[in-house]
Amino acid sequence: ASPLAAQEHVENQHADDAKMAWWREAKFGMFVHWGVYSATGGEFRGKMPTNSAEWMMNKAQIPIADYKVENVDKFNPTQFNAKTFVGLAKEAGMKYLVITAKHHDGFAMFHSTSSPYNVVDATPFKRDVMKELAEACQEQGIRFGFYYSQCQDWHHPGGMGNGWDKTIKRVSFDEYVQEKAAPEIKQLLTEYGPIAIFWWDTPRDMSKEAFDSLHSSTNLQPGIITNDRLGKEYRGDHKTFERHIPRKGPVGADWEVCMPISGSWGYKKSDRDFKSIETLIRNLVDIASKGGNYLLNVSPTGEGTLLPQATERLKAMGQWMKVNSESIYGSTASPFGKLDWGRCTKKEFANGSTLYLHVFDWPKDGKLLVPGLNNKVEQAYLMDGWQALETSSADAGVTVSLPAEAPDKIASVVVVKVHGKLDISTVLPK
Ligand code: H79
Repeated sequence: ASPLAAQEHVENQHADDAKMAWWREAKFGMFVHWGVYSATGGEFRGKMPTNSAEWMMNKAQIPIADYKVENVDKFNPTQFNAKTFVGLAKEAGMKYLVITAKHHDGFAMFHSTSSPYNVVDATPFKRDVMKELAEACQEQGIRFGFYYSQCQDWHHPGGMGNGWDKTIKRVSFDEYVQEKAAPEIKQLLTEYGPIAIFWWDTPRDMSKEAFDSLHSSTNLQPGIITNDRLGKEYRGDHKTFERHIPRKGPVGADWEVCMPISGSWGYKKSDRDFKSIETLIRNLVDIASKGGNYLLNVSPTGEGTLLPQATERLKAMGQWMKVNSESIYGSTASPFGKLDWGRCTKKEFANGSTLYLHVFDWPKDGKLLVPGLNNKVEQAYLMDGWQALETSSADAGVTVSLPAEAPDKIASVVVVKVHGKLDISTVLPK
């Protein structure tokens, strides 16, 4: 490459760094799956056709006309309050919120000017809940983003995925894009204030024209961050992992794990699979220790509120974050391999580094070994209460002396500040 091209590359890299800065700092966001499927809690005529409620139309092969009667006509979440909702995300320590503006069922949760199949024109509720949330996020300092299913649309005759409704007179995918998807995306990116994230889902092959008209709207919001799910070859700004945490974080890439707090993305009446508070907090720590973000999904009901199981868990995460969030926000991946007792995150500065040791299994002998750490320790203390801790250095690494009791049964944070550039031996003496 010519020197000029190399220069250009560096500048692009810097532009990306500037754009990604808030997202990398944030670490923790709220994902929200809310749609007309929430009205019945994923139930269709007394049956539960799927383990993820937003898929009910597909799994029960519900014709468009019946879906309207059973779900659209029943969607009336009168208890919904955007301020309270966003307040809860904030209380949990989440820094951004991404919500389903349109899922695969094709129903727009905003006042679409391209299709009457939307929350204002087609439900008894008649409120543009996306606008309400956008405003509440703006007021409360939470970055706001849209999820939009750009390929699957089980309502539009050109959308992908609906092979069961035989009344559909099919048109091409490109027609669907021109008539519905592209204009809706454009509307979402012009009429809802600053949009921080655009979250595509289920990429499929499509024409270059279709791709371009879907993609071009994202230029309407400078600095918008997109995931890697627009098209088959598209990389976007970050990778996505769905429902699982990778064993190792991808190197040199931004990435995010999205995961429902329970079993289903959309509200499902019979959902018993709420993850424990311990699992949720440790997931957040685990992901941060690998350098990723956690996008934790909640599922508003047909009333527009969250189940107590969800609020309880978010509040508990917030309690933990109130004490420990310094170890999460703005942290980078652990410099260690596997640690027997838990996870580590770090922050690097000009003269030294801070290691945040997240202890899951509190050592019975009160000795916490930081394996292979060769740096001089400047300071060590418990995050909760700033109690100073003694350390000693040896060939095997640094040993921190801990009090008998763990301050937090789920994850206690031990802060270790070291001098100089991190120096860690990966091969340890026996
Ligand atoms: O929006 C959420 C999912 O609905 C969506 N992506 C996340 C963020 C998604 N679309 N497709 N897939 C995920 C992958 C396919 C999952 C399926 Fe199933 C397995 C479809 C049918 C079997 C999960 C289980 C959904 C229904 C049953």
